[in-house]
Amino acid sequence: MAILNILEFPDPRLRTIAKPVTVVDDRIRQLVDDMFETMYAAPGIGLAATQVNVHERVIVIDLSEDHSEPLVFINPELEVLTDELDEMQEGCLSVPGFYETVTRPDRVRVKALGRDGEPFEMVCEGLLAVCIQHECDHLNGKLFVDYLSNLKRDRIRKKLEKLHRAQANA
Ligand code: QAP
Ligand code: CO
Repeated sequence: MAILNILEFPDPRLRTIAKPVTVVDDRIRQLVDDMFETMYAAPGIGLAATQVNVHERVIVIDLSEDHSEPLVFINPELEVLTDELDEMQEGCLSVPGFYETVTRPDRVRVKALGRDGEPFEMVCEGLLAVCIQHECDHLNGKLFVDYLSNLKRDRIRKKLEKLHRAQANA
């Protein structure tokens, strides 16, 4: 297992559209395991392969406090099940230190493949619905800051750019 480097906004590689996984083999399972290790170390509740600069459609999520509910979504497909919207404070390992309110559909169905390549589907509500939508956005090159005003997004971009410059000179 390995802890992978997480790309940070405004890195243009976060805008890449990820390709579908063609076979769920040991290479993909290794990626999944490394993504869990990376997410748990952060710590975070969700991570998309895009964030670790692997442009394949793989997501890991664990909303539990004790790493006991790992969820793997390979080639996820979302279907919105309700017109009801839900507001939630979102953050992102690729936008460290910033949290803002985003509005999204409250109930979605996700169809995906699991760690062994078996297809499954799941209806998600609440935090899980927010998280799976946030992570699927990553696979399409989209970030939660894209839902904010240009002013807010630009402020976050400038602060992170400044931080990255300081880190490069350290
Ligand atoms: C996405 O986010 C999410 O800024 C997953 O300094 C977030 O795991 C879905 C994190 C909220 C739904 C609601 C963020 C860690 C982790 C930070 C994360 C930070 C350290 C974010
Ligand atoms: Co994110």
